[in-house]
Amino acid sequence: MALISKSILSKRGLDKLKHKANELLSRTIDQHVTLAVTGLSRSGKTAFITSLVNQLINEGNGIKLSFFDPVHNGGFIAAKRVPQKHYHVPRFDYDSAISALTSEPATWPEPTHGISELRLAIRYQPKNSILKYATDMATLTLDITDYPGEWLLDLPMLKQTYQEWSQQTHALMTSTPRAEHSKNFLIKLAQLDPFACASEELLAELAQEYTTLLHTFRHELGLSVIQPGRFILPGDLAGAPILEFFPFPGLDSLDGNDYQNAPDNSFIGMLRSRYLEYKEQVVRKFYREHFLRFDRQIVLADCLKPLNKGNESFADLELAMSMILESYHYGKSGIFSRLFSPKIDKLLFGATKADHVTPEQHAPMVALLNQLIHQNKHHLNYEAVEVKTLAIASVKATNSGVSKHKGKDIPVIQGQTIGHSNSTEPSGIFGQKITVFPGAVPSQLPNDDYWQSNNFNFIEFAPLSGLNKHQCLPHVRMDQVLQFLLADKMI
Ligand SMILES: Nc1nc2c(ncn2[C@@H]2O[C@H](COP(=O)(O)OP(=O)(O)O)[C@@H](O)[C@H]2O)c(=O)[nH]1
Ligand SMILES: [Mg+2]
Repeated sequence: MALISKSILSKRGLDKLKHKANELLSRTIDQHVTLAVTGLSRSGKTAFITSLVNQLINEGNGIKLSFFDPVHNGGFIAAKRVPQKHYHVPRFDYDSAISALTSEPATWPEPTHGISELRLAIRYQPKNSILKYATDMATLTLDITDYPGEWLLDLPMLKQTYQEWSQQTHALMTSTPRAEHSKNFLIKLAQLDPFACASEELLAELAQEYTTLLHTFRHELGLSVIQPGRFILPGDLAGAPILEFFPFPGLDSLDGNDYQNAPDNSFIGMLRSRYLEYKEQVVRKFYREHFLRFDRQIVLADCLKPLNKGNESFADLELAMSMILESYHYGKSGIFSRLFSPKIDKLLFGATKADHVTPEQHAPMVALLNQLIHQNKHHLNYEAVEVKTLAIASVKATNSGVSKHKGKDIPVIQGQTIGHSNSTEPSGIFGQKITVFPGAVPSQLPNDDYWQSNNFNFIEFAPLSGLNKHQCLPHVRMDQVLQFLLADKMI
C-alpha cells in the first residue's frame, strides 16, 4: 500500500515537473515584438499596416514574399489576428481598410487621427535556433501600434519654456510661407493684454483659430512642422482645454518679473500653465506609456509630395524630419536619452509610395531619404540601433513598363487617377487610366537649380481594381520590410 501511494506521489510530482518544464519552454518559444509604425499624416501608415497584416495572414496566396526568409525557406506556417494587448487603445480597423481597398471601385482607407493597435500571432517552424530541438511550431506575437508622427514633433517642446516655444513658433509664423496666412491671427494677439484676466471663451476661440492655421499649413501649404502636433491630430483629446493654448509673441519684451509673477488667471498665466500641462500630460505621457514600450519602429516618409509642392514644402519636411529624429537620438548628449531610455533595436525608414515613380527612381528615393536622415547623423548617434532605409509601396497602385517616345524607350507607369473632384490632382483628370513618366527624383537634397527646372509631376492614383481581401495585395518591397523587422525573431 505504502509503495503504491509513493509511486502515485512520484507520478504526480513528475507531471508537475513536466508541466513546469512545458511552461518554461513555451515561455522561451513564444517570442514577442512590439512594432510601432509612424510618419506624418498621409505618409501611408494605414496603407502600410493594412498591407503588412494582409501579406502575413494571406501568405502563400498570390504574390510570394521572396525576400522574407521564413517564407522563402518554408518555416512560415500561418498568421492570424488575435485580441490586442491594451483594451484602452483603439483597435486598428483592418477590416474597414481592406474592404475599402478591395471594393469596386477600390478606394484608399479613410484617414485616421490617433493611435491604434493590432496583434498578430505568427506561427512558424524553428529551423536554426535551439528551439528546433524542442518544438515543431513556435509563435511570434507581433503587436503593431499606429501613431501620428506629428506627436513626435512635440518632443523638442519638453526642453523649452513657454517663452522659448512662443518665440520659436512666432519666428516661423512671421516667415514665408506661413506669414501671409498668420497675419490676422497675430494682429488679434497683439490686441490682447497678457496680464488681463483671461476669458476662457476668448482663449478657446483663439486656440481654434490657431488650430485652423495649423491645418492650413499642413493641408494647403503642404508643410510638415506642425506644433503642437496634437492640435491637428488630437486623438481622444479633441475638445479638451489642454489643447486650448497658442504661442504668445513678444514675451521677451515683457519685464521678466512681471512675466514670472503673472497670476494664473491672467491670459499669459493661463496660456503658460496649459502649455506646461500639455508637456506633462500629453507629450511626456505618450513617451512614457507608449514610445518606451516599442522594440522596433518604422518611420514612413512621403518625400514625393513635398518635391511636387516645391522648395518651401521640402525644406519644411527636412526640418520636421530632424525634429522627429530627436526621438531616436540616443547619444549621450541627446535630450531624449536624458529624459527617457528607450529600448528600440531596429529602426526602418520607409520612403513610401514608390509606385508613384518608375522603378529606376527607387534608388534615388532611398538616397534622398538617407540624406534627410543622415545630414543629422553627425549629431545623431544610434548606438545599438540597426538602421535601414527602403523605397516601398505598401499597396502598389500602378504598373510599370516602357513606352516609345520620339523613337526612344522611356520608362513609364500606368495607373488610374483618383476619381473624385477633391483629389489634389493638378491636371484635372479624374478617374482615368493614364500612362506617364512622373519625373526624376533627385538623389541629393535639391538645390535652387533643381527647383527652377523642376518638372516632377506627382499624381495620386486610385488602388488597382479587382483586388481580393483573401489574396496578398500587390506591393513593392514589403517582403524586405518583413525581413528586416521580423525575420531574426523567426529563425
Ligand atoms: N500609390 C500609392 N499610394 C499610397 C500608398 N500608401 C498610401 N498611399 C496614398 O496616401 C494616402 C494616405 O495614406 P494613409 O495610409 O491613409 O496615410 P496615414 O495618414 O499615414 O495613415 C492614401 O489615401 C493613398 O492615396 C501606396 O503604397 N501607393
Ligand atoms: Mg492613418
